[in-house]
Amino acid sequence: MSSVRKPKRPVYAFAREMHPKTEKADIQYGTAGFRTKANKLGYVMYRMGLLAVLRARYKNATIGVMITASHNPEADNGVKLVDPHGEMLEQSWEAWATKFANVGDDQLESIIAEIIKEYNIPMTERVHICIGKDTRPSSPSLSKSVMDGVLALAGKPIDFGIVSTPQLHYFVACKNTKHAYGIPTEEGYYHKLVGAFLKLNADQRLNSSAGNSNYRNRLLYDGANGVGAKKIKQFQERLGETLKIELYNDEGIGTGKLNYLCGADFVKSNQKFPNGVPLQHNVRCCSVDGDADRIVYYFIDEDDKFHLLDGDRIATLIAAYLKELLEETGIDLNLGLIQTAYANGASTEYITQKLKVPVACVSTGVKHLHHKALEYEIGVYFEANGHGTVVFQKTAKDKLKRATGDSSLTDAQRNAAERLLNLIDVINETVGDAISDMLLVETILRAKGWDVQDWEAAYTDLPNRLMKVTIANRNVITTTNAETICVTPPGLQDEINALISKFKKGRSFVRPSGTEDIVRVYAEAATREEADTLAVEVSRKVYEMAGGIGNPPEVPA
Ligand code: 16G
Ligand code: MG
Repeated sequence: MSSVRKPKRPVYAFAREMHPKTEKADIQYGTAGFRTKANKLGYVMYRMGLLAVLRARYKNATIGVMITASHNPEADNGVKLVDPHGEMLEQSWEAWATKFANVGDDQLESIIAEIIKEYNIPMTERVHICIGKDTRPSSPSLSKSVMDGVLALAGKPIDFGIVSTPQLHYFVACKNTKHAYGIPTEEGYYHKLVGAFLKLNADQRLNSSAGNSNYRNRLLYDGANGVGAKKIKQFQERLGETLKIELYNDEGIGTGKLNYLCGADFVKSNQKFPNGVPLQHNVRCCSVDGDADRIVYYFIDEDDKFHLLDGDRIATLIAAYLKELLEETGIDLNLGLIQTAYANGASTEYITQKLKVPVACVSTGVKHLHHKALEYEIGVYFEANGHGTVVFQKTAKDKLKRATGDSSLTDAQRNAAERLLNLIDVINETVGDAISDMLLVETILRAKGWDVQDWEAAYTDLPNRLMKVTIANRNVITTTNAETICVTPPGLQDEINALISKFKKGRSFVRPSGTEDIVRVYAEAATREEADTLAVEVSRKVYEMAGGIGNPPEVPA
């Protein structure tokens, strides 16, 4: 292979001396990349730097490396690679990432040779690797390890410093589209999102809290003491009076407060108001997670009852609005919504029966949703946990662009097309983006003259319960049909079916977690008590039939 040039320096020498493998136990590139205690990750980061260069050379494109452990505790960290369009690393390379992380130091050179041979990777290209990190105190040194890996294979690292995960995805997409997607700088990102938001909301700016609109342009924002708190300040400055964001949970780096009793994951998992945000009745609040790729909304009513508007709510709000606008344009584009089995049954019923938007259900994990969404001209995808976005095919964008200049259309049709084009610019299509999603939700609420109560009134969530069961080996549980059916251990699904049939509107499924060493059990039913009972009964079956360890599952408090 004449095009394959060996790197000038033997890379394994760096690995031995600077980033020796410190852990014996294997780790796996899972749904969110590698994630574990930060002090176990130095050599993994170095090796991901190497792999990023190989991937970049193979794709002849810029690749991203994001250092974050999202909503996990501050002492954890993690890493994931970002592919050329700003999407998650292609699945077939996840296995390579796992191999790279787990081989001994003395095998590193041979595995590099193996991958070069397998893909015929040209080792002559000069490639760029965009590196970003969250606010964890361990992130700077881990980022240095990634850079050492990039340099060892003669790649060029571009250090974006502390950025949100979706910002890093955006930078990669910008670079690989030669700036067609936007300018690959933080400033470019703010300019694109804020510019579109202000255009969309300009006409209604003055009457936002007057007239017959229920919309109030005030939002309480929980930054989870992470990067989302840092970056929202850039938006506060630029949005001015159009949207008054009040920032809470902006503790300093290294205070141990990251995601602690706050943030989107805390609010969604505990269905509880976060610490650090003032309790004000009927005021719209939102929480983002530690790397700002997830968002949930909520409020407390006058009886101090907590109301959550999660990813399902955001998805239905967006899909409904896009459908409305599309109808106004008169352009026929196929619009679909992608959910996972965790989506509340009431949301699926609302979207299919009432809004008549087709829904597809896929396995947990952003890559599955994103991939499926690309099958539609406009694909809206959201996980119930608040991660999601909208992707538009080029054909959809082209049709809309043509419509804005089509004199055979009415003004109303052209305006609706123009509005859709501006909405596309508010949206970070590369991956779920908490702040971009927030701007989109605010735009829609304002346009509809809604506050959070009107939004909630669209449908009523079925009570649901999520439980964790610890078993000796979670891999004994395997599933099919987008994780809704349990294949092994044999007989477990029949037992689950029998339990479900006892409850009105009962639905339940079990799956091994991709991020924790446990099995997750989801149950929903017509009432709170029934959902709880179903969850416990299914959990006990899992415990009995799949090798439960520790105490048997109990009814949640
Ligand atoms: C990861 C996934 C998230 C998924 C979660 C499920 C990405 C970027 N993140 O955080 O989408 O909801 O895992 O966790 O794909 P689980 O497997 O532990 O339930
Ligand atoms: Mg996250």
